[in-house]
Amino acid sequence: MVKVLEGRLRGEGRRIAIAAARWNEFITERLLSGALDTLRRCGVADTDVTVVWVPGSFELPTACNQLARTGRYDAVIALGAVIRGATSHYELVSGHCAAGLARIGLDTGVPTIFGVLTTETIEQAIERAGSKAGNKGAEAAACALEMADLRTVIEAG
Ligand code: INI
Repeated sequence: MVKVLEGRLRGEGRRIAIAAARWNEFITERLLSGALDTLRRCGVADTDVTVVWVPGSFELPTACNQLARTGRYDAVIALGAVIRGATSHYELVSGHCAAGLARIGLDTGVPTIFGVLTTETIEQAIERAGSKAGNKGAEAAACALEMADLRTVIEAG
């Protein structure tokens, strides 16, 4: 018999930290509201959610690293919006952010979720922040709960 382990979207009792970037705040505040809405719908209590604001997406790994290492959270969610524009800054910021967040998850074991939009245009970012292409913040929140639950399920064997 094959044993299949899967995480469920169970939010009761889960403690979640969210780091959000202020850069492109008109987008990231929508990601945050999508994330909070999903957490509430899944049963996470408002008092179990901590939101931290950082200047830009480049700073997300620093804050998430600190949050993950407190041991107080079942998952950490990073929310940001990196929009290409005309410079190579895009590659540097998005690359550092993605690699940094991945490393935190691997090094600490705390699910660290990449809720960062990386788009060519502002229009694409708006589409993914609660209009026609969904809300990446809401997806990140669901992902955080699934991975937190999966961690518990794997540990229980
Ligand atoms: N930060 C973002 O979150 N999104 C961007 O699109 C962006 N651009 O385009 O530059 C951005 N830059 C700021 C960066 O994240 C840092 O805050 C800054 O470089 C200071 O370290």
